[in-house]
Amino acid sequence: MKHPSRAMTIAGSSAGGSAGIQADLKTFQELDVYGMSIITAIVGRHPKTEKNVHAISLEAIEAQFSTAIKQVGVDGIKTGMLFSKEVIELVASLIESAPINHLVVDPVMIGKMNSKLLKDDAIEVLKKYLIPLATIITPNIPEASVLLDHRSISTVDEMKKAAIDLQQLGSKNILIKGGRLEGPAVDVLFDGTHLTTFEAPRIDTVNTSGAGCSYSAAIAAQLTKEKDVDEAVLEAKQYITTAIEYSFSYTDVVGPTNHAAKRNYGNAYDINVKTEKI
Ligand code: PXL
Repeated sequence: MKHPSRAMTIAGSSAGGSAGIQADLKTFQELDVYGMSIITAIVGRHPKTEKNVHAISLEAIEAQFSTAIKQVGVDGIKTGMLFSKEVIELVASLIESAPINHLVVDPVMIGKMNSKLLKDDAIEVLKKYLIPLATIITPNIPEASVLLDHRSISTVDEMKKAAIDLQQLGSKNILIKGGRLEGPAVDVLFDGTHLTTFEAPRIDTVNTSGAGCSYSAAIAAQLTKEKDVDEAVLEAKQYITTAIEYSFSYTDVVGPTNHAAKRNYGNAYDINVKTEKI
């Protein structure tokens, strides 16, 4: 029997199961990849104190990483919510010690319910220590804007320019997720020589909690299968678009994407891919 490839998420726990490590592990499983998780913080709002982000000690983070590496080993890593500069510094040093070919950095900053998932003073550390190690970073538009010192990005052309400029931070590839613009959901990939757009129809739903997490987890899963970056992004975009098409909610709170949708119903849409040389 051939073993599945191994993907690790280093990210926050999202108690409702739609985002964070829970979303990442579901995505890995759906894509036939062995999933592991290193929890960096716990997100869940206390009904009385309102405290929403509960820290995990650096010792506990290091212990999880060491255990997963010893027990299983790893082919590719995805980072999500890292919260503080101390966690980022530790995670960057742990990743440098791991024998991996693929690192996806999702520069998570603010959650859908407005939780602050990265402290302001951590942004420079993220840029300096973690992003240069990445195969690909996957900011959404607000995150890309913060990484470019609050530049305004409101068109696909501005996304293309931003992707080219973000490469200066040292990641080999840049994917800016355009889900927040109006019109079709267009994402822009820059690999150093080519700009590629991936376009899906806009799906009319509010139930997209964890869409960004699941999308970058799907990219990480495909990279551990030794797919090229553009192929990994295309397959991940198909996966997340289908998960959003079949999303739902159990309550009056924003609901999850449907991680099992591609398995149950097949791809919902064709993704329109266009490439230009720079
Ligand atoms: O979707 C961003 C996100 C990432 N990671 C964790 C989260 C959230 C959103 O709530 O809770 C742990």
